[in-house]
Amino acid sequence: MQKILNFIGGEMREPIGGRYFETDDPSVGKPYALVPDSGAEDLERAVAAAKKAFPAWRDTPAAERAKAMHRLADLIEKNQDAFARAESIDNGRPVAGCAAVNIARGSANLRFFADEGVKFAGGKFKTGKIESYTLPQPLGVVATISPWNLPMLLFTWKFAPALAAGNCVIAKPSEITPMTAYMLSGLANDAGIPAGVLGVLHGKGADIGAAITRHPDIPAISFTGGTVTGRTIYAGAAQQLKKVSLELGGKNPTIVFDDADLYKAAEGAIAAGFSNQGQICLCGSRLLVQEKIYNEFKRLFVASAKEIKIGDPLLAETQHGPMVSKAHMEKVLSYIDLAQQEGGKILAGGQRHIVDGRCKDGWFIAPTVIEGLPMDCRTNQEEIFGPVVTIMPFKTEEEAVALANGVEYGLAASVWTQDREKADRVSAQIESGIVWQNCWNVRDLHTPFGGVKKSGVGREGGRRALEFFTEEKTVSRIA
Ligand code: TXE
Repeated sequence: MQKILNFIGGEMREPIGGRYFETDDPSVGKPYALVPDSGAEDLERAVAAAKKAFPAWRDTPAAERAKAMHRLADLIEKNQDAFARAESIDNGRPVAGCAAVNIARGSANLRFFADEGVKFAGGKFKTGKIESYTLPQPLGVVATISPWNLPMLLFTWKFAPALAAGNCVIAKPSEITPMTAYMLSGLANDAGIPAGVLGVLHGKGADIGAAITRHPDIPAISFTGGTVTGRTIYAGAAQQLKKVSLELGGKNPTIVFDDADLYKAAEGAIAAGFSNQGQICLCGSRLLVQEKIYNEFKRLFVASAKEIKIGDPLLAETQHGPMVSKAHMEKVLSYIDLAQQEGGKILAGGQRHIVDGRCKDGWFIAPTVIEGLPMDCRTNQEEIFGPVVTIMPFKTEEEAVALANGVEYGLAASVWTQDREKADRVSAQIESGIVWQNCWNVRDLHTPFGGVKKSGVGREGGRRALEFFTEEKTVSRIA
């Protein structure tokens, strides 16, 4: 079985305790690689290497830092097929989606933040005789903790702005999908990223993740993952007054008004509901459809959900792969059972799906559509994070907004209507960090990204991520 290693001080290192655990290929339901079970002693080693590297990296001109980051992006692109295949095996997303999204965004994230880092500068002010300027300065050794759902995309999204701003980073990928982070760490030296600037530590959240949260020499943690874990990290970080950025769960509405282009809206709602098997924090898991078009839209949506091609994620034509893990498949199936106990009617999917051949033991769930549930039931309130969409009618714009806002989450929403004013009115009233009008998951990396309510604390994206990884010092004098 392939052994994954930590990357510390520019070298591949075994975990000091010598312990490993298995990670699975979800498409065949079997372990395929060993992951370091890192602990506090590995963290000490990584922090020492990062502290040693920090002064030189901080003092390296941003344009030089950017060159190293662009070289790392070049290497991702050069090895794109190998990365896409590895990500697909590790995570279950079909290989075409891995190449087009997860891996392509890996290099795009590095390039984007490399260039943003060069532009990033403080401000100048003059009021009366007081002249001031500001210096955004890197924090030192910072940590990023990323999840399993878009491994390469979120791993790079978190560490790239930290590096660009002149910090050294200890990055902890999810223990469920560590492979592409490991592969990427193996390219850092070739890209000319100095030893210690990027450390990658693998292991379990409760062990190495918690140790990172507690470490006194790590002043900031950027986390993406579940809301429960986010709360634990927030509480731990509060003890030491660390800076924390939390990107958490979602229970996002897709709102379709009766004046929408129904075919485009159905296509968008399918992408929102089932991309990456519904395992994206931005997925639209609550489909709200205006009464007049409800039946017609439902027919269209359910028919399209049933047409999604489920299968071996390594085949180019596959659209829908397995769930990331057995435990997660079981969690999602338990929500489908719960939905039925709560009175929901299954219109599509609703069970484990068996794929013939190589993937017969894989952890697949067919795209599932459920009707007839009230907004206040658990199925409509809790993040399922799988290919499960509930559909329900609404009468008026006010009701649509009330239903959209009737959950504890507030990450994203999509609104489908040909009436621009209505789209803007509804966008302004929805309690979420992001609203898409007649589209879904269209991303300009300059824009703020993050949630309200239980979906998170803070904003990433563009300049905001660089601000998170710096402290801005004000210098003033009398002219
Ligand atoms: O993620 P976790 P899990 C949601 C989704 C999913 C649920 C649980 O609903 O079913 O969360 O998933 C690290 N201190 N999302 O348990 O635990 C962990 O090692 C420090 C939504 O797999 O949030 C991993 O690197 N770190 C989400 C990272 O946190 C800890 C994406 C994320 O794992 C830690 C993923 C601790 N105590 C899950 N415990 C989204 N919305 O994007 C865990 N970790």
